[in-house]
Amino acid sequence: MSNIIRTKNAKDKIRKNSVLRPESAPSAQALKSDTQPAVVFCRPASLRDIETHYCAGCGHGIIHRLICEVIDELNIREKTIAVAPVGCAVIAYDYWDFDVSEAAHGRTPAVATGIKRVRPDNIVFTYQGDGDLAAIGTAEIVHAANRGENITVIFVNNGVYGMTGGQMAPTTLAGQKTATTLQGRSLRREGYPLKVLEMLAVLPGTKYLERVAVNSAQEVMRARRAIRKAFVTQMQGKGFSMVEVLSMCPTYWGMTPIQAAERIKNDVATFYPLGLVKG
Ligand SMILES: Cc1ncc(C[n+]2csc(CCOP(=O)(O)OP(=O)(O)O)c2C)c(N)n1
Ligand code: SF4
Ligand SMILES: [Mg+2]
Repeated sequence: MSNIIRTKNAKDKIRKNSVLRPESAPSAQALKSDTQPAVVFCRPASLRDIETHYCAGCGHGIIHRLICEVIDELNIREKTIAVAPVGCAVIAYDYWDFDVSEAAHGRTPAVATGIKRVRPDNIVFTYQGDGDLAAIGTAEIVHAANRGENITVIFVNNGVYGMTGGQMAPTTLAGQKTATTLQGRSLRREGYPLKVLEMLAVLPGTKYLERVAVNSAQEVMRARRAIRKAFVTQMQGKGFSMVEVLSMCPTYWGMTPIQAAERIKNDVATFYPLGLVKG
């Protein structure tokens, strides 16, 4: 990703707080210069300058970037430790320029717990898909939340197991076709989609829980604010914070990127309501 350079004329057209101007980008000061081109949009320092392996229209890359913008803005890059999942984001450590540990499938909250307890001054977060967090790792997330661990969880709900070929996840919507529910998920046969945030909200150890999406520029900015709040919750020592991000998997939804973004608004977010669940 290279920086976008704009000249003075172009800069006048850029609205304050536009998505082209993340707070981490040098802006106000730089824009004052009449002679030098101003950088109004750039790669966050915490995000490595390499191509990702994600499919076109996938939400993972957007979420990676938002996390990096927040880490830069809070100036916590040198003390952040992420725990990467098993899933499409398994090589997130190749994309992030801060410390990252890998964990066995679903065990990131347990690994994060250990790291945070021996290094309480570090900012520790897990990054998990819905297969990782809501299927194989259900026990780990419930107990980390119930213990009130002072960690942050970024939970990417794309409704399928992306990495392994688009099988049903616990979060798959009723009627949704996947590699293992060819006729659509049947509530009678496969049970109900799992609302993890609502389930964790009853636990006294959870302090900040919010659901966001990355299907439009407006939702991306909301997602950024929620991720920031989650990190700040941890920095203030308040306890367990988690952001669920409704994310697109065009490949295994059998859709174009635009159709996938529309599906979030029209279908996914009607079952998983966006907004603050607890905090
Ligand atoms: C112990 C174990 N069981 C099963 C697998 C196979 N496996 C790898 S990733 C994955 C699911 C990933 O789905 P999700 O967490 O939703 O991430 P996504 O790829 O959708 O981002 C599974 C079942 C594994 N790697 N290890
Ligand atoms: S399979 Fe789905 S989740 Fe995985 S990279 Fe492709 S679009 Fe993203
Ligand atoms: Mg998934």
